[in-house]
Amino acid sequence: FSMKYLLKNGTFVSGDQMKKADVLIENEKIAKTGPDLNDPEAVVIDVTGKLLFPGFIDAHTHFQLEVAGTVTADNFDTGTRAAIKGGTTTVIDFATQYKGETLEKALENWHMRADGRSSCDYSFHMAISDWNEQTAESMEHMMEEGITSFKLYMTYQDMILNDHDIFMALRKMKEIGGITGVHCENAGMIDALTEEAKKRGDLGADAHPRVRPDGAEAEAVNRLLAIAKEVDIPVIVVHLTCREALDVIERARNSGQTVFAETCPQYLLLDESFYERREDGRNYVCSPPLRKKEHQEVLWEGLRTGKIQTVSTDHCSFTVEQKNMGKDDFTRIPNGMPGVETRAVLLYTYGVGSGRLTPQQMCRLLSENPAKLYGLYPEKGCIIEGSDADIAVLDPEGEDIITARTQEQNVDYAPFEGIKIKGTIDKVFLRGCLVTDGGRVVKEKQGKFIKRGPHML
Ligand code: DUC
Ligand code: ZN
Ligand code: ZN
Ligand code: ZN
Repeated sequence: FSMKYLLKNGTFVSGDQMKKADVLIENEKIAKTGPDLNDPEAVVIDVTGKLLFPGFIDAHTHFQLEVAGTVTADNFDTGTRAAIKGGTTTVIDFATQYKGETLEKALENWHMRADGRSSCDYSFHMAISDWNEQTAESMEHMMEEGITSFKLYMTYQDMILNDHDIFMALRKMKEIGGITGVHCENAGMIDALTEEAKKRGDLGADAHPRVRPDGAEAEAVNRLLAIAKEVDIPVIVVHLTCREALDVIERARNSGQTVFAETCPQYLLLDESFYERREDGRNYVCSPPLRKKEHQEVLWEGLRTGKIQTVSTDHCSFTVEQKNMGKDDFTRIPNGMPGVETRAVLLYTYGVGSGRLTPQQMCRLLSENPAKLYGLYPEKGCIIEGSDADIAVLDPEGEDIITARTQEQNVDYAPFEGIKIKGTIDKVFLRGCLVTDGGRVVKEKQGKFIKRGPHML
């Protein structure tokens, strides 16, 4: 049982248009859209002046992940409450295979973390950190379980795959029809630069970007694309941060390769001077690191021109206390930042509000493209008859100031603290259920696991 709602006089946003229309929601689905709808049984909600986006999809979160001898501050309970508050109705989290474990075990672990606790719909990518025959076999099983995307890391001791393993994993991927997202950074360069920094006693957070330069990212992207070309398979470069890496992707595309790219709000809006300037620079340590300011416009331009297809968050949150583990040694700072709560309002304020993006482009970046890329479309990613009634109602006139004091994220700082927002998330429907109202979570733990199909972008 779910309530019947009639949303009157809103403006729908899709990937290619904006249209004034009413929408009738029934049995978790969009029942009808069009002008002047009426239904005596429906609860009528006036959304005049509001933009209705298909519920946003965050295809890059790390909830309850063990890293660097600690565990992320947000689990599925807190992380997905933050998600819906920010208009995100589906997250795809990284189920992670720990070394020695099967993919089945990893999937079971992630279901235990998420099932019954999630306030938005959810799925998992499977992060492969232990390549062997059993892993190859298990990948087929993952596809049957609706886990149709995988993640590979080219760095991080606990998760790194070498070129041999990446090549073999992509070959298997081609056979089973999965899609692969890859964390691209050259581990050897990072290790060497880190050793040097340590020898010099260069241990502050400001050393972090110096040991993970743009070139380490661009090299890894280049190597990945060379391997993918040999295998003849599309790949996704996740959390792209810089011009050099985007140039490598463009070159590959010009030679006929299919490559997708994702970036994140922190790379569009923050820069590496934070590590130097701020006493709490460690709170901004993530990998790849924040870059020089000049890369920001390159990334915005990439979004505008369609060279970058999605904006996800890489939400990987730690408390100030956890970040303080690396106070005297940047190599001990757990990497990652919170962000699942603020992605849409930031993209609206700094993208649409500042004229860099149209609402339609924002819809593509946050809803339609991730839905297609990860096999959720047209159940998710659009507001059409028959699709899931996942709707983010955005008030373009709404104003707010981001602060840790009011956030749902289970963290005691906010990377965007004090930032003014114009364009707030007023209401959110998750499969026809009103889950946030007036910017507050009013119904939690309504999320369900979504089995995904093959990618189709
Ligand atoms: N980078 C981060 O900053 N955190 C989680 C994983 C990653 O790749
Ligand atoms: Zn099976
Ligand atoms: Zn990563
Ligand atoms: Zn990540």
